[in-house]
Amino acid sequence: MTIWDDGIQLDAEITMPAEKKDKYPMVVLIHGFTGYKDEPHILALARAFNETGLAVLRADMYGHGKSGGTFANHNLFKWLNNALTLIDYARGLDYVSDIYLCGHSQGGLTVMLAAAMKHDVIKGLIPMSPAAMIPEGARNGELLGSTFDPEHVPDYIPDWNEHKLSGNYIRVAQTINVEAAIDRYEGPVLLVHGSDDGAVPLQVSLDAAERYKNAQLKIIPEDGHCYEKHLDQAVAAVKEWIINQTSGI
Ligand code: FER
Repeated sequence: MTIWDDGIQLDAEITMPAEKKDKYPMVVLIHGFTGYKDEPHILALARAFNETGLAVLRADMYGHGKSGGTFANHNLFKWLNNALTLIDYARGLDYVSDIYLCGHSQGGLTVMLAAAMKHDVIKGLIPMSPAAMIPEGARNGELLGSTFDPEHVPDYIPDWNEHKLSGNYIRVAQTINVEAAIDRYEGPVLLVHGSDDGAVPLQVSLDAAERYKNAQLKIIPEDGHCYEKHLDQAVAAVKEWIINQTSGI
């Protein structure tokens, strides 16, 4: 299906629990940088949410997968607006009760920012290996393994795995205040992070878990950025947390 974010087409899919009900909580699920909505870990999470009674709305974000926009021109503001659009879409469905957010890596940062903006409507937040260090890296002139002058950002980030990315990505990220976003969301949070993540250090989630007012952190031992070794454990942690959050409904 397509969800339009003003002129931008977002390729999206809704998957439902097997059990029929009048109302379901819905989770908006967002992939990471260079990712897409059908990555194995995203699909595994979607199935797990469905199995715990949640409807799932997952979408390719701006410049990714089958959605509109170019990778080179994507940035966190565009993704954040995509996320707000998806949340509003979910809220407009007559069969949806509560809204949860889950995102992986850059999608994890995106849902942290969206949860702050929509703190009064987001029932729970699940950042998975969230790339919450991107804004600080952008300010310090270090991203994606390349360095640059943060006061004179180049027009394009030096080729990263042959992906061309506008310097505006960096300029946008430099202005984002992750700590303020964390402080603005007081609902329940589950962070999940592989201990051996080489793309986003575990410390990012340790810091976030300490700063959030109501967070748990599940560390997946000896696992990497996309839970290549223990996807079952990452998914089980999310399922257990959702069951605890929704018990009594
Ligand atoms: C970076 C490290 C990780 C970065 C982005 C990521 C833009 C995001 C990874 C992901 O979403 O999987 O330096 O810079």
